[in-house]
Amino acid sequence: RFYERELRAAILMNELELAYQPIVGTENELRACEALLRWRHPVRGLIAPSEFIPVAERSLLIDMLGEWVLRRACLDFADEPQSKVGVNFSANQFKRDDVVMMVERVLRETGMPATRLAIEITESVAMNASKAVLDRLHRLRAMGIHISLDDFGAGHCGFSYLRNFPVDSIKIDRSFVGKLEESEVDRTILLALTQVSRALGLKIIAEGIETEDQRLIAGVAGCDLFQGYHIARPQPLAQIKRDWLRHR
Ligand code: G
Ligand code: G
Ligand code: MN
Ligand code: NA
Repeated sequence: RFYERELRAAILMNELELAYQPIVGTENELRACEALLRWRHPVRGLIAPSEFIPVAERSLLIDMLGEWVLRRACLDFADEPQSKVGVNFSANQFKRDDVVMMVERVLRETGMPATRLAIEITESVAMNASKAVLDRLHRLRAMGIHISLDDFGAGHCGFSYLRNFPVDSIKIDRSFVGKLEESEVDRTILLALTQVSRALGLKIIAEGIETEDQRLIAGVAGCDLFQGYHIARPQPLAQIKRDWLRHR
């Protein structure tokens, strides 16, 4: 399978890069940056992760890729105490028993404090988590790593499993955030969700914020953190350093 071989080569040939998207608090202060993977293909140009992550997930490549992303992100933020760094993990990465050891090793090798790493997992991982997967999440969390539930509200969500799930924050899916201006029902659901979350000690991140009104509505509903094109686009590390880290 040529595509898979190409992707394997891309890791070795330094064709992968990370863009970072800021996540801010209520005063627009930087709190974290989410790492988003890009493949700068010499012929095909920039390829989005939705095109090649599924290829990697069908093979063992996802482990190599996942470790590469984590190491790059930790190297980039080890010396930036003002910001956490968020890294997306695939469901398949948690199927390996050695995922916890891999994360421990990368943190040690890069000098990144566990408390400044956030691991993002999708709601569907959470819903389908086996006992072994839950145990791995508990161990990562016990190390001080922040666990964030991504794409919340995209489909499968229920409040009740949040109670027992090892998680520190939930990210409200952008499809939901995009409806806030028009839909009073969705505003009411968001208000209920932030109240439940607060009672459980969870932080709420509104993602996909594209207008100032969406930011205001999400803020009034009780969201703690904000991410989206209206706040900042995913951008190269150099730009993050210049615009978000140095002069604030
Ligand atoms: O940046 P973009 O909108 O193309 O991202 C599309 C999807 O790819 C998002 O769901 C995002 O979570 C996922 N993604 C981006 N980077 C990574 C990564 O490093 N690892 C994994 N597993 N998913 C990623
Ligand atoms: O599933 P996940 O939340 O990891 O997806 C992140 C993806 O969402 C990234 O590819 C990023 O480019 C994209 N994204 C970030 N902010 C916005 C936004 O405000 N609007 C839209 N449409 N996409 C966004
Ligand atoms: Mn994410
Ligand atoms: Na998301």
